[in-house]
Amino acid sequence: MATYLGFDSSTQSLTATVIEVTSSERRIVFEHVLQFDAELPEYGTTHGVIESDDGKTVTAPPAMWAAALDRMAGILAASGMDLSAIRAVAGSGQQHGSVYLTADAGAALRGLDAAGPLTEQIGGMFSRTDSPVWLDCSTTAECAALTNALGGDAALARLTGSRAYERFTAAQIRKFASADPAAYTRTARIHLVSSFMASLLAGRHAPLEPGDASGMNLMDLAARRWSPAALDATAPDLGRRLPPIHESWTVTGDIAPYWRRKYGFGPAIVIPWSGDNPSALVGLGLVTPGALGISLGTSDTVFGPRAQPAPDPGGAGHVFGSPAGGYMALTCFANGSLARERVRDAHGLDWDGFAAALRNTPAGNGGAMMTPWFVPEITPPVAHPRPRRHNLDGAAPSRLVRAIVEAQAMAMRLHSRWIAPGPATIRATGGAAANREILQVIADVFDAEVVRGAPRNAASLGAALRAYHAERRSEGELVPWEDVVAGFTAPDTELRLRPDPANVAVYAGLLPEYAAFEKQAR
Ligand code: ADP
Ligand code: XUL
Repeated sequence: MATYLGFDSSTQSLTATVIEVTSSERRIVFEHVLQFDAELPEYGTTHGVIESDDGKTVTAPPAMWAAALDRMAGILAASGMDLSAIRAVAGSGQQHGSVYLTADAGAALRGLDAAGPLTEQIGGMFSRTDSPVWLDCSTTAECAALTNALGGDAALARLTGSRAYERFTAAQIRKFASADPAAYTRTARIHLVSSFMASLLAGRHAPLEPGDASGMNLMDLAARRWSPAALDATAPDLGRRLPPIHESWTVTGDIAPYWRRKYGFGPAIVIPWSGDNPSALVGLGLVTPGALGISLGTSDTVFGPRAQPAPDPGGAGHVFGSPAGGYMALTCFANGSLARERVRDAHGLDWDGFAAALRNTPAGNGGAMMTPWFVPEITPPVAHPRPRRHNLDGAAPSRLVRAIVEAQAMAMRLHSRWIAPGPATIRATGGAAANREILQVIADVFDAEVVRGAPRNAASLGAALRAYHAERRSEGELVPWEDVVAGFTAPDTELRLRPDPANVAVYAGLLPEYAAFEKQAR
């Protein structure tokens, strides 16, 4: 029996997915989610992160992610599954977040001892104990400096796939190097969340791959290597501090003795981890152009595969490398699940009550509208957030629920036209994709069928599929991507939402109005 393990280290949780692939069977045999706040409370996170009082600086402790990986390996071992049958391991991480390690880290990784807990052995390897994560928006000045040095927004987007963004790693590294030059000098290696986690598994510094490296404003997207100009504009001697960029399917090495001795893994190979969105592209089976995916996680993202690296003509979106080769286009919204939770909690609802509110209110909300901006927004950029309301004075809670979901869906539609102008079908994943009423609003706003991917977490499944693909490739068998995903990415037949023609007509009229409202509110 051949099995493959995928992880997803996302904002709020770590997921593990194991798939079995035989000539007659392809199935998910294990899926488990470990929530950081609830299961590792000693790290003091809320929704997986720590927000500063300035309202802009958002970090997370990388030691917590390592503790979660160790805990998850224990859960896998206790599940009774034969871990020695796992042939390859890959993963994905929340994008953009960075981990800063000293020159001692290489030896510490090589020397991990199964007799002790992982976290006790890695404590000394950090030159900075917190990691800036994608929700951070404290680097506006650094973005301006990078943009200036690299010839403006359009030139930077042509080079790296995105204009400068606060959460992208270049701006974060620039801020760290100037705010704490001594700690920067002590930093010998800067990993992304993805390559940090892969390094723990491999017991050596792992490389990056183009899917996640393209979320840094540092990679020459077309050439798939570090851009010397971007490195120079960011921080001194940055090139020697970054991991190399390898193809997404290269073998990093064998899983470290720590995991074999402690938990019973066999000689599994470790494959570079990618970003959570690039990995979800694979886990949703979006391996052919024209397809569109939506992830309703902590962030909401809209994405699809792409043949060419040409950037978003509107300037707001990103082009990343795809871990299946080629590229992917993506638009990210910071006010996703947590904005929905704010409205839910303000009115004392649970998710059933939230869904009932959507069922009991008409499409278009009788002309009422709001913007969904509780925290600084990425798309469109809103630095000083405050939800704006129109015709909602004294409105019942159910209308406020409808207002936030409609605003999010209309913003997704308006800002994803450059990815796929009129998709026939959308594949949805992420925690909120469990909510059929939210998916129905998206189906009506996009005039497209929305289907939910079958697994709970498409990024984690995508990682397991990437592990399978890379392991077969390392044995000389080139499995086409359509065959890699076959049998795993068929949608959940229970959650298939067709657009309602009457509602589609309402939103067709409302979209230009929302566009004007959004513009004016900014
Ligand atoms: P991430 O991968 O970014 O950590 P997830 O994809 O796991 O996040 O999504 C977590 C979010 O899913 C929670 O913050 C919660 O708001 C949302 N969620 C979970 N269940 C539902 C539901 N039934 N309806 C709407 N949202 C939900
Ligand atoms: C994408 C982004 C988020 C994170 C967390 O650019 O910032 O979607 O990857 O999921």
